[in-house]
Amino acid sequence: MSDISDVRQWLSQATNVVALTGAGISAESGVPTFRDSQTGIWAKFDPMELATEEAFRAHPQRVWQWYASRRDMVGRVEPNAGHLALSCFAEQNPGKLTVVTQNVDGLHQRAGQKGVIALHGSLMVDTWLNPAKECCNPDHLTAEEPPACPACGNMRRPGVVWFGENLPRRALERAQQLAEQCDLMLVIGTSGVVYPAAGLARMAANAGASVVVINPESSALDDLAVSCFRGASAIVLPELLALQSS
Ligand code: BJW
Repeated sequence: MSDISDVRQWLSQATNVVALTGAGISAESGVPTFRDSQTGIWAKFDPMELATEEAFRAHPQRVWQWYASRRDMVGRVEPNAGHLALSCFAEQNPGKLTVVTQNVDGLHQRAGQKGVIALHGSLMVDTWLNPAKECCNPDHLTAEEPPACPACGNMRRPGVVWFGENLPRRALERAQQLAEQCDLMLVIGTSGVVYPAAGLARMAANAGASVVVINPESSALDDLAVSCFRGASAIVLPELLALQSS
């Protein structure tokens, strides 16, 4: 296993670095992860009853309100030292680092990170449930929850990627391209069980990149890692990325 000075050296020598992030990077901001057995979102709620299109069609109001409450919560928290360390590194090393995130909370973007690839969409935007018709205008909606087109009843839905749905095609293609080309991938705060996002780390390792995992617990991607840092990303990232410049 390599240590912090090795990783710092790879960071300074690398041309292309990808940070693949998951819910754990937002833990210190106060956003719950999904799979923590005590505090995780899926410890209290069944994903199949909330995070699928079928669930939304069956219980649109329940699912809408659940996402509205999460949107409220995320609006009240701030990016933490982990998000800021990444954006600061990117600013100091132009063109070197791309963040590919599974998170829908927008905290990387709010930390000033440019060009974030958001694989699972965004909690902060809505889309149409069914393909929009001519009558569907987001400025003219019913006052219900979820709001709908008054003419055809097409509902608004959270702009996130639910289980069984395809990821945004261009985002996934770009992320796959970056995974294949990078020299170094930092896998931060993800359990690594959700595909195709987790497959990006496998792709990077197979293409010869060094994979470094940052996670206080073990993850499904540890077997790929040349180094695992067992700590909170808000502590480890500032240490790892400090004083890096091209
Ligand atoms: C810290 C920390 C700290 C704590 N610091 N770290 C291949 C094999 C098997 C299944 C599939 C497959 N390909 C596709 C599938 C099906 C499915 C899937 O992967 N299922 C598996 C779960 C079994 N994938 C899909 O359905 C995807 N679509 C797709 O593949 O379409 C094509 C297709 C269609 C139909 C059939 C087959 C293929 C879509 C996936 C969408 C995921 N959506 C969610 C919800 C988003 C909306 C919402 O927010 O409600 O995305 S699920 C949830 O999981 C969310 C996350 O982005 C995602 C990943 O979770 P993440 O980020 O890893 O969080 P946790 O909680 O799991 O882990 C947190 C980690 O942080 C832990 O490790 C902690 O230790 C750590 N941590 N504190 C650093 N302070």
